[in-house]
Amino acid sequence: MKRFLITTLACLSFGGATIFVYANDAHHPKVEVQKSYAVKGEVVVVDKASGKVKLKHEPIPELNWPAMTMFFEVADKSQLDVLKAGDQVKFEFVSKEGGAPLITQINTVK
Ligand SMILES: [Cu+2]
Repeated sequence: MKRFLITTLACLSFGGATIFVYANDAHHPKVEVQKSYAVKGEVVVVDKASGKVKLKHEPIPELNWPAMTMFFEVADKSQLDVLKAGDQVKFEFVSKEGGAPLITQINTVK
């Protein structure tokens, strides 16, 4: 059985990007096409317990996202250890299945 899902990545209620997830039958690996986005922002809250960081991020024209403050899940939780509120950061995120953005890389910038 083949499934073809179109998942809409929603950022709060603003805009969204279309992510295609192609799931083949059990004999074939699942193929996911994920676009990643590189964005600048400022750390507002670091929540190590839940592995998330709240960021005030710049607008992301590709996604029609305005500048906003929101929580992102971070793939590598150890990257949260070096972050603190007020840090200026550059980060990259992808959308996961289901639509929640997942940060794959985050670094402070001077
Ligand atoms: Cu946002």
